[in-house]
Amino acid sequence: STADIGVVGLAVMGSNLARNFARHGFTVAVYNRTYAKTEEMMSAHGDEGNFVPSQELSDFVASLARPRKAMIMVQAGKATDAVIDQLAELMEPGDMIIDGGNAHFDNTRRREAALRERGLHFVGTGVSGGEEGALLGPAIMPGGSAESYESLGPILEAIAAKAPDGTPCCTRLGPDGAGHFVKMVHNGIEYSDMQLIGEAYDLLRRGAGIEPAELSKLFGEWNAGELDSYLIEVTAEVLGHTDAATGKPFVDVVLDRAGQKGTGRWTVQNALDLGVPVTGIAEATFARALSSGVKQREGTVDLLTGPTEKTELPETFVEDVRQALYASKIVAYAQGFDQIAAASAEYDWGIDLGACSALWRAGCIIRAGFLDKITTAWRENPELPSLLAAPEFTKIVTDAQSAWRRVVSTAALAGIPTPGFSSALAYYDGLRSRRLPAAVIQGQRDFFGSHTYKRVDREGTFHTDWSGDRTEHEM
Ligand code: NBP
Repeated sequence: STADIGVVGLAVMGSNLARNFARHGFTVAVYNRTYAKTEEMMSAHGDEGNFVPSQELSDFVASLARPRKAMIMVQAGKATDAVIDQLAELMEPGDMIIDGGNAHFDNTRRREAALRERGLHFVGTGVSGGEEGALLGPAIMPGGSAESYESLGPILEAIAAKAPDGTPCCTRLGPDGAGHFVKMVHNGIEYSDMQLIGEAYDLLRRGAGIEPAELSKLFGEWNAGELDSYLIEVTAEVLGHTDAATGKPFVDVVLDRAGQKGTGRWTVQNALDLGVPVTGIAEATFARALSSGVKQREGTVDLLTGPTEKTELPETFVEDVRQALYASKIVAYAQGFDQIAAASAEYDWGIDLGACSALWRAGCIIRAGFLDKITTAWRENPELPSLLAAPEFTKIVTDAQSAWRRVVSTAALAGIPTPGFSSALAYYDGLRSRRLPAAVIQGQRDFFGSHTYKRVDREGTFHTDWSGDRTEHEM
């Protein structure tokens, strides 16, 4: 029993993580249900470090140094439960099972509670950065007990991506499901960010007639400024790519139906439960659904008319779009942090929002230059009511608001859908409105359902006798 850590599940993610551990000098036990995959990995990469392959799970467990640490990288859901059961049978109190798959945090909470009963530590861990991240340094978002992190933390931190200041992008976020929750919201923000970038592309292509090759350069320039981020960089690459078969821009030959694996949907479902308005993530998730709603699109595309007049673009349009994108992006992150804060309070996780933004600075898909600013904002004031209340972000969004309004109104006039930009601006205007039409809604609710209301001028709960003489009663 010599292995520092073990990996169960040697598909792309698992084998790359195992190699990453080994390249950092750890002895890594490896196991895969189908042994051929283990052999394949060993013959291709066995010379990269110290691996201990096992054909049987019992041998795998026996090869781990105590307290044993087994990281599961198998399909989320039933497969994960099956592997946890098998491992738990073979492990002893104090041992750790780490689930690095994309589990729903509710499942992680359930699994953690069940294993805690048996004296085992269960560490639900978000891992972001895709295949390449797993091999070269992912952002790692562990939950689980503080005790488990004492011996597990240094191993995970060693293989994690490093932020520009050298800090590992791996921090224990809180007990049980905290890590998988933060990873879920990370993915939700990713959906939102991708949608916003897609809308910027659409506005500049359809609205301003700029060709993909040119847009690729523009996104490249944007990536050198405030918008510096992995997703903008990737977009520049995608837009600059030419399809080999047709010689056309790659974006023009790709079917415009966005796929999803479900983490965006989970984020929105949970936000509805918590009552947190994550409008950017919700719009992004629905925009993907609309894009792949083939029946509705095919059945209406020739029926519904667009603008009848040509829309004049503001002279500043390209720069306007850049500013609107930045402001909308900040809203998306602000909403995601609100959701994490609400869940942290609900489940008593004690998540440090500054630590969370700090660990997204490298390795993960939403890594971006402005996460440094977000980290500073939370560190300076962890009690901020919203990220938009941090002085630096207040300035950015208020400076951008004129451009943002020009973009959203131009988009509406030109008939280009911008659910992300528009909902982010509506959220901004919602926050800055001293009076919202919710007063009318309260009146309606009291009218038809006697749901009562509060007054602006005195304490108490009131009901108006709408069907009678309309006198007001204090309840
Ligand atoms: P997959 O999600 O494709 O899972 C394949 C692995 O699961 C194989 O090792 C397979 O073993 C194993 N497995 C299955 Br399926 N059922 C099993 C069972 N009942 N018992 C034991 N093993 C079983 O692999 P992946 O794409 O590497 O992803 C692994 C995890 O990481 C997933 O939860 C995923 O959501 C998450 N994740 C993926 C990414 C990404 O970019 N792909 C990023 C972040 C997180 P076999 O070889 O015997 O069939």
